[in-house]
This record gives sequence, C-alpha cells and structure tokens, in this order.
Amino acid sequence: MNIRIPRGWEIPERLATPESVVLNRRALMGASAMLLPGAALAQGAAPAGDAPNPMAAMRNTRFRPDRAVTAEREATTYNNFYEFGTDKGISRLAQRLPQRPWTLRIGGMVGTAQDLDIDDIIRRMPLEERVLRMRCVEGWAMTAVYTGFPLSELLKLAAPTSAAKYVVFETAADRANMPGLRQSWYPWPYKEGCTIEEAANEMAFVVVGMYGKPCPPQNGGPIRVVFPWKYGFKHGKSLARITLSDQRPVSYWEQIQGSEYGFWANVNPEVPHPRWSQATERLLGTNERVPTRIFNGYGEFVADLYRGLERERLWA
Ligand SMILES: Nc1nc2c(c(=O)[nH]1)N[C@H]1C(S)=C(S)[C@@H](COP(=O)(O)O)O[C@H]1N2
Ligand SMILES: [Mo]
Repeated sequence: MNIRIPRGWEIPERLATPESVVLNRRALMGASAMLLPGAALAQGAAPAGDAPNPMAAMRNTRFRPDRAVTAEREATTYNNFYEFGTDKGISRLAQRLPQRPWTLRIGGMVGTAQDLDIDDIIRRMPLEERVLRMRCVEGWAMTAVYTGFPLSELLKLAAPTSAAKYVVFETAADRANMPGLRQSWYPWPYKEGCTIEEAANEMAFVVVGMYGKPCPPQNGGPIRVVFPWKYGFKHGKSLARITLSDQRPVSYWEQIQGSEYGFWANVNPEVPHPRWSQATERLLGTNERVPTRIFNGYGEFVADLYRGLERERLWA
C-alpha cells in the first residue's frame, strides 16, 4: 500500500487553523513575526473582540501537526472516559461533571504542597495553543487544538524535592456525577504517572482548553494532561491530584491488565498490542488510515529521554 502523508506546508491554512484563532491572529498582525516556526514562544497576547476569552492563546508552532486538524465536533464527541461508561458516546453524560469550583492538589515530595483553584491556575500559567497528534492504543487518532501550558511550569509552583522521581496523576472520583464509578471492580480513581524527567520535557502539556474554548468535561475538563508521544491512556483527565513520589505508580490500566498496558507506553508502529496492530491508525472524522509514527512523530523532542532504558518495556 502506498500511503502519502501531506507535509505541514501542504495543508491549507483553513484546515490547520480553527476560526477563533484566525480571527485572533488578524488582531495580532503586529506580532506576526512571532508566529514563525522556531521563533521564540509568543505569550500573553490579548484576545480579540469585546468579550475576553481566556483560552485565546497564541499558537506555539514548534510542534507541527503535518496533517489536517480534526473537526472540533469529532474530537469532542468520540471519547474514552470510563468514569462515564465504557463506550465512546459519553460526551452528553459528562456535561454533569461540575467544572467549578475545581481544586487541584499538588503534594507528596514537594517543598510547598498546594491547593490550587482552576481559575488561579489559568491566570498564573503561561497559556499557549498547540495542535497535537493524539493516538489511542485502540488504533484511532486525531489532531486536536489544545490550550494549556508545560507541565513543568505547574510543578515549579510546588517545588519538587530532589527525592521525587515520579509524578502521579489522579482523576476526580465524583460518585454523584460519574456513573462508571459504580463498577466497583475497576481500580478508581483513575491513576497515571510519568517520570520526573518526562514531566520536565517541553512536550508534557497540561490542557485547560480545546479549540479556543475551555476544555469540555468529556475531554478531561477543566484540567488534564497530555503526553503526545505516548498512547492516550497515559493522559489523565479531570485531575484532582498530582503527587510527587519516589515510587513508580501502578496505573489504572496496568492494574486491570498488566500484560497489555505498561508504564512507558510510547507509541511504536512496530510493537503490536496483543489485540491491536499498531502499524496504522484511523483518523477521527475522515476515517482515513495513515501509518503510525514512532513516538507519534515526536521523536526529535523526546527520544533522548529513553537512552539507557532500552531494556525497559518502553512501548505499550
Ligand atoms: N480519567 C480518565 N482519563 C482517561 C481515560 C479514562 O477512561 N479515564 N481514558 C484514556 C484514554 S484510553 C484515552 S485514548 C484518552 C482519550 O482522550 P480524549 O477523549 O480527549 O480523546 O483519555 C485517557 N484518559
Ligand atoms: Mo485510549
């Protein structure tokens, strides 16, 4: 089969840029030099229009998607979020999850444990927009528009101690609003983790917005994490707690089926999952099938993290 992937520069601007950002960009013509690839990260830009939109952040063009952006509707209505049920159609049900007030606790091996209010986080963090490839281990993928900030910026607030080796992410366990929690044989709360080195990488991203709006609950609003070079199950949603630890956490999926889901879970087309070949992926919206890329195409940013770890189970 001869599949050709269009390069980033071949994608029409209207496909690679959602409307809200095009409008915003026009209002920022003076700052256009900052939008060039490789230029210094542009931050703190004023949103366009009368109603200030806290999610209208400048796009960081360092991470080129090299394929068309998935329609917002597809990206926000086809979800994995077991707290609401095991099928993909939970987006309406998830609207029940109150997004305010919302507190994120950062604790464990830190100098200053913090209880942070979501709006305080959004005000204090250097927001930027990234268009990122997202790959689920089940073989579907999308290219979504996220607003957020580097995970390292958030961790700085709590000052991890030198003993901290892992970062553990826990999803809120809201029994009243998450019907999936009644399935008591699952190990709630949803837990995931990464190493402190991975957390320090520029690609480890905390998401508070999508497509220029607050991140919807079904996608992990009001705050979730994404590691775009790893399979989607590593991206903990609707976070209530971040804990710094010297112990490697056993994640939700590892507890359920350790033979199928490991700790590192980096995307690799050559290492099949027991139930799914990882060679290709189906793009949400178009159903086009494209080759999967090692580290989901982000090897230039993250491959160094794994040097010396070749004997670990680095792939799902
Ligand atoms: N709390 C929680 N986080 C979760 C999941 C989940 O079931 N619960 N599913 C994961 C999986 S398997 C994937 S593929 C992504 C899906 O994110 P999306 O719905 O924003 O595409 O969320 C991940 N984060
Ligand atoms: Mo997934």
